[in-house]
Amino acid sequence: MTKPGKFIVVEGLEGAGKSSAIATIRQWLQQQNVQVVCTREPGGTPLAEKLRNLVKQVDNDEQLAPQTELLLMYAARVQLLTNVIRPALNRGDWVLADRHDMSSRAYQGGGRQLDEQLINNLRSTVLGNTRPDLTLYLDIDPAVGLSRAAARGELDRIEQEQLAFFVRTRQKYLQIAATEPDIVSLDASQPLEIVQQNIINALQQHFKGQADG
Ligand code: Z5A
Repeated sequence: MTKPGKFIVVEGLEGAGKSSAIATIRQWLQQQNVQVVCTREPGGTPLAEKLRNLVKQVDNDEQLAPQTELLLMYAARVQLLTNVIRPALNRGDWVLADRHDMSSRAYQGGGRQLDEQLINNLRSTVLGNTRPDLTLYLDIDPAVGLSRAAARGELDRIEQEQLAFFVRTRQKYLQIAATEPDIVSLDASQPLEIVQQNIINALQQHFKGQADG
Protein backbone atom coordinates (compact mmCIF):
# COMPACT_ATOMS: atom_id res chain seq x y z
CA MET A 1 0.00 0.00 0.00
CA THR A 2 1.26 3.53 -0.79
CA LYS A 3 2.47 5.47 2.21
CA PRO A 4 0.35 8.67 2.45
CA GLY A 5 2.30 11.84 1.64
CA LYS A 6 3.01 14.71 3.98
CA PHE A 7 1.45 18.15 3.94
CA ILE A 8 3.69 21.19 4.50
CA VAL A 9 2.31 24.73 4.62
CA VAL A 10 4.19 28.04 4.50
CA GLU A 11 2.41 30.98 6.11
CA GLY A 12 3.08 34.63 6.83
CA LEU A 13 2.21 38.22 5.97
CA GLU A 14 2.93 39.57 2.49
CA GLY A 15 6.60 40.14 1.93
CA ALA A 16 7.52 37.60 4.64
CA GLY A 17 9.44 35.59 2.04
CA LYS A 18 7.04 32.71 1.39
CA SER A 19 8.05 32.38 -2.27
CA SER A 20 11.73 32.07 -1.36
CA ALA A 21 10.86 29.59 1.41
CA ILE A 22 8.83 27.46 -1.01
CA ALA A 23 11.79 27.30 -3.41
CA THR A 24 14.11 26.21 -0.58
CA ILE A 25 11.71 23.53 0.69
CA ARG A 26 10.98 22.24 -2.81
CA GLN A 27 14.67 21.79 -3.49
CA TRP A 28 15.17 20.01 -0.14
CA LEU A 29 12.26 17.64 -0.82
CA GLN A 30 13.53 16.84 -4.30
CA GLN A 31 16.90 15.94 -2.76
CA GLN A 32 15.01 13.46 -0.53
CA ASN A 33 13.52 11.87 -3.69
CA VAL A 34 9.89 12.60 -2.86
CA GLN A 35 7.33 13.75 -5.43
CA VAL A 36 6.23 17.29 -4.59
CA VAL A 37 2.97 19.01 -5.54
CA CYS A 38 3.02 22.79 -4.97
CA THR A 39 -0.17 24.75 -4.32
CA ARG A 40 -1.13 28.32 -3.57
CA GLU A 41 -4.17 29.76 -1.84
CA PRO A 42 -6.53 31.12 -2.70
CA GLY A 43 -6.15 29.32 -6.03
CA GLY A 44 -4.59 26.19 -7.43
CA THR A 45 -7.49 24.87 -9.57
CA PRO A 46 -9.16 26.67 -12.51
CA LEU A 47 -12.22 27.60 -10.43
CA ALA A 48 -10.20 28.48 -7.33
CA GLU A 49 -8.02 30.78 -9.48
CA LYS A 50 -11.19 32.61 -10.59
CA LEU A 51 -12.15 33.05 -6.92
CA ARG A 52 -8.59 34.30 -6.24
CA ASN A 53 -9.08 37.02 -8.86
CA LEU A 54 -12.39 37.99 -7.26
CA VAL A 55 -10.88 38.44 -3.79
CA LYS A 56 -7.78 40.26 -4.99
CA GLN A 57 -9.30 42.70 -7.48
CA VAL A 58 -10.14 46.25 -6.46
CA ASP A 59 -13.81 46.95 -7.28
CA ASN A 60 -14.85 50.53 -6.62
CA ASP A 61 -18.52 49.77 -7.43
CA GLU A 62 -19.16 47.13 -4.76
CA GLN A 63 -17.29 46.44 -1.54
CA LEU A 64 -16.66 42.77 -0.73
CA ALA A 65 -18.29 42.07 2.65
CA PRO A 66 -15.87 40.41 5.14
CA GLN A 67 -18.13 37.34 5.39
CA THR A 68 -18.16 37.03 1.59
CA GLU A 69 -14.36 37.20 1.61
CA LEU A 70 -14.26 34.41 4.19
CA LEU A 71 -16.68 32.21 2.24
CA LEU A 72 -14.76 32.72 -1.00
CA MET A 73 -11.53 31.64 0.74
CA TYR A 74 -13.17 28.43 1.95
CA ALA A 75 -14.92 27.84 -1.40
CA ALA A 76 -11.52 28.01 -3.12
CA ARG A 77 -10.07 25.73 -0.41
CA VAL A 78 -12.73 23.03 -0.93
CA GLN A 79 -11.88 22.94 -4.64
CA LEU A 80 -8.17 22.67 -3.94
CA LEU A 81 -8.51 20.04 -1.21
CA THR A 82 -10.89 17.92 -3.27
CA ASN A 83 -9.17 18.12 -6.63
CA VAL A 84 -5.49 18.50 -5.78
CA ILE A 85 -4.38 18.12 -2.16
CA ARG A 86 -6.20 14.94 -1.08
CA PRO A 87 -5.52 13.06 -4.34
CA ALA A 88 -1.83 13.98 -4.10
CA LEU A 89 -1.54 12.86 -0.46
CA ASN A 90 -3.37 9.61 -1.29
CA ARG A 91 -0.87 8.91 -4.09
CA GLY A 92 1.95 9.32 -1.57
CA ASP A 93 3.13 12.69 -2.94
CA TRP A 94 4.13 15.49 -0.61
CA VAL A 95 2.12 18.71 -0.80
CA LEU A 96 3.88 22.04 -0.36
CA ALA A 97 1.37 24.84 0.12
CA ASP A 98 1.83 28.59 -0.17
CA ARG A 99 -0.81 29.53 2.43
CA HIS A 100 -3.69 27.38 3.70
CA ASP A 101 -6.25 27.48 6.48
CA MET A 102 -4.07 29.43 8.96
CA SER A 103 -4.33 32.43 6.58
CA SER A 104 -8.12 32.53 7.02
CA ARG A 105 -7.79 32.31 10.79
CA ALA A 106 -5.24 35.14 10.79
CA TYR A 107 -6.60 37.48 8.07
CA GLN A 108 -10.34 36.95 8.41
CA GLY A 109 -10.30 36.04 12.12
CA GLY A 110 -7.61 38.51 13.24
CA GLY A 111 -7.51 41.20 10.54
CA ARG A 112 -11.26 41.33 9.80
CA GLN A 113 -12.23 40.28 13.35
CA LEU A 114 -14.83 37.79 12.12
CA ASP A 115 -16.53 35.48 14.57
CA GLU A 116 -14.24 32.60 15.60
CA GLN A 117 -17.16 30.17 15.86
CA LEU A 118 -18.16 30.87 12.26
CA ILE A 119 -14.58 30.20 11.12
CA ASN A 120 -14.33 27.05 13.21
CA ASN A 121 -17.57 25.71 11.73
CA LEU A 122 -16.24 26.26 8.21
CA ARG A 123 -12.91 24.70 9.16
CA SER A 124 -14.38 21.50 10.46
CA THR A 125 -16.72 21.14 7.47
CA VAL A 126 -14.16 21.97 4.79
CA LEU A 127 -10.95 20.49 6.20
CA GLY A 128 -12.25 17.27 7.69
CA ASN A 129 -9.26 15.19 8.71
CA THR A 130 -6.88 16.77 6.21
CA ARG A 131 -4.52 18.81 8.37
CA PRO A 132 -0.95 19.97 7.70
CA ASP A 133 1.87 17.83 9.13
CA LEU A 134 4.00 20.94 9.48
CA THR A 135 3.31 24.66 9.09
CA LEU A 136 6.24 27.05 8.84
CA TYR A 137 5.09 30.48 9.92
CA LEU A 138 7.44 33.25 8.73
CA ASP A 139 7.05 36.07 11.20
CA ILE A 140 7.69 39.63 9.98
CA ASP A 141 6.85 43.11 11.21
CA PRO A 142 3.97 44.19 8.91
CA ALA A 143 5.70 47.48 8.04
CA VAL A 144 8.78 45.58 6.82
CA GLY A 145 6.73 42.99 4.92
CA LEU A 146 4.53 45.61 3.26
CA SER A 147 7.52 47.67 2.18
CA ARG A 148 9.03 44.54 0.56
CA ALA A 149 5.68 43.85 -1.17
CA ALA A 150 5.23 47.50 -2.22
CA ALA A 151 8.66 47.46 -3.88
CA ARG A 152 7.19 44.98 -6.38
CA GLY A 153 4.59 47.47 -7.69
CA GLU A 154 0.79 47.74 -7.59
CA LEU A 155 -0.99 46.59 -4.41
CA ASP A 156 -4.08 44.34 -4.57
CA ARG A 157 -7.32 44.87 -2.60
CA ILE A 158 -6.13 43.23 0.63
CA GLU A 159 -2.64 44.74 0.42
CA GLN A 160 -4.28 48.18 0.37
CA GLU A 161 -5.61 47.69 3.93
CA GLN A 162 -4.39 49.94 6.75
CA LEU A 163 -1.37 48.89 8.80
CA ALA A 164 -3.65 48.17 11.81
CA PHE A 165 -5.30 45.36 9.81
CA PHE A 166 -1.93 43.65 9.30
CA VAL A 167 -0.95 44.24 12.93
CA ARG A 168 -4.11 42.36 14.02
CA THR A 169 -3.42 39.65 11.44
CA ARG A 170 0.12 39.15 12.76
CA GLN A 171 -1.14 39.04 16.37
CA LYS A 172 -3.53 36.25 15.43
CA TYR A 173 -0.80 34.38 13.56
CA LEU A 174 1.46 34.58 16.64
CA GLN A 175 -1.36 33.56 18.97
CA ILE A 176 -2.14 30.44 16.90
CA ALA A 177 1.55 29.56 16.42
CA ALA A 178 2.15 29.75 20.18
CA THR A 179 -0.46 27.10 20.95
CA GLU A 180 -0.26 24.52 18.16
CA PRO A 181 2.64 22.04 18.17
CA ASP A 182 2.85 21.44 14.40
CA ILE A 183 3.46 25.11 13.70
CA VAL A 184 7.07 26.34 13.74
CA SER A 185 7.57 30.09 13.93
CA LEU A 186 10.66 31.53 12.20
CA ASP A 187 12.05 35.06 12.31
CA ALA A 188 11.70 36.25 8.70
CA SER A 189 13.41 39.59 9.31
CA GLN A 190 16.80 37.89 9.27
CA PRO A 191 18.97 37.75 6.12
CA LEU A 192 17.65 35.32 3.53
CA GLU A 193 20.48 32.76 3.97
CA ILE A 194 19.76 32.51 7.70
CA VAL A 195 16.01 32.12 7.14
CA GLN A 196 16.74 29.40 4.56
CA GLN A 197 19.03 27.55 6.96
CA ASN A 198 16.43 27.74 9.73
CA ILE A 199 13.84 26.32 7.34
CA ILE A 200 16.08 23.34 6.49
CA ASN A 201 16.77 22.76 10.20
CA ALA A 202 13.04 22.74 10.96
CA LEU A 203 12.37 20.26 8.12
CA GLN A 204 15.17 17.93 9.22
CA GLN A 205 13.99 17.98 12.80
CA HIS A 206 10.32 17.45 11.97
CA PHE A 207 10.66 14.79 9.28
CA LYS A 208 13.64 12.81 10.61
CA GLY A 209 13.77 9.62 8.57
CA GLN A 210 10.37 10.18 6.93
CA ALA A 211 11.37 11.89 3.65
CA ASP A 212 12.92 8.80 2.12
CA GLY A 213 10.66 8.40 -0.90
N1 Z5A B 1 -5.64 35.54 2.11
C1 Z5A B 1 -6.63 35.69 3.08
O1 Z5A B 1 -6.97 36.81 3.44
N2 Z5A B 1 -7.20 34.58 3.59
C2 Z5A B 1 -6.90 33.32 3.19
O2 Z5A B 1 -7.47 32.35 3.69
C3 Z5A B 1 -5.87 33.20 2.19
C4 Z5A B 1 -5.29 34.33 1.68
C5 Z5A B 1 -5.48 31.83 1.73
C6 Z5A B 1 -3.02 36.27 -1.24
O3 Z5A B 1 -2.15 37.07 -1.92
C7 Z5A B 1 -3.82 37.23 -0.38
O4 Z5A B 1 -4.95 36.56 0.14
C8 Z5A B 1 -2.99 37.67 0.79
C9 Z5A B 1 -3.63 37.00 1.99
C10 Z5A B 1 -5.02 36.75 1.53
N3 Z5A B 1 -3.17 39.06 0.89
N4 Z5A B 1 -2.66 39.96 1.33
N5 Z5A B 1 -2.43 41.07 1.57
P1 Z5A B 1 -0.83 36.59 -2.64
O5 Z5A B 1 -0.76 35.10 -2.66
O6 Z5A B 1 -0.76 37.28 -3.96
O7 Z5A B 1 0.24 37.32 -1.80
P2 Z5A B 1 1.12 36.85 -0.63
O8 Z5A B 1 0.81 35.46 -0.24
O9 Z5A B 1 0.97 37.84 0.44
O10 Z5A B 1 2.55 36.78 -1.33
P3 Z5A B 1 3.74 37.79 -1.38
O11 Z5A B 1 3.40 39.21 -1.17
O12 Z5A B 1 4.39 37.48 -2.66
O13 Z5A B 1 4.60 37.38 -0.14
P4 Z5A B 1 5.81 36.41 -0.05
O14 Z5A B 1 5.68 35.29 -1.05
O15 Z5A B 1 5.91 36.04 1.37
O16 Z5A B 1 7.02 37.30 -0.44
P5 Z5A B 1 8.26 36.98 -1.39
O17 Z5A B 1 7.87 37.22 -2.83
O18 Z5A B 1 8.91 35.69 -1.07
O19 Z5A B 1 9.22 38.12 -0.90
C11 Z5A B 1 8.88 39.47 -1.11
C12 Z5A B 1 10.18 40.26 -1.41
O20 Z5A B 1 11.00 40.25 -0.24
C13 Z5A B 1 11.01 39.66 -2.54
O21 Z5A B 1 11.56 40.71 -3.27
C14 Z5A B 1 12.11 38.89 -1.80
O22 Z5A B 1 13.31 38.83 -2.52
C15 Z5A B 1 12.28 39.75 -0.54
N6 Z5A B 1 12.73 38.95 0.62
C16 Z5A B 1 12.27 37.73 0.98
N7 Z5A B 1 12.88 37.29 2.11
C17 Z5A B 1 13.76 38.27 2.46
C18 Z5A B 1 14.69 38.43 3.53
N8 Z5A B 1 14.85 37.48 4.48
N9 Z5A B 1 15.41 39.57 3.58
C19 Z5A B 1 15.24 40.53 2.65
N10 Z5A B 1 14.39 40.46 1.60
C20 Z5A B 1 13.66 39.34 1.51
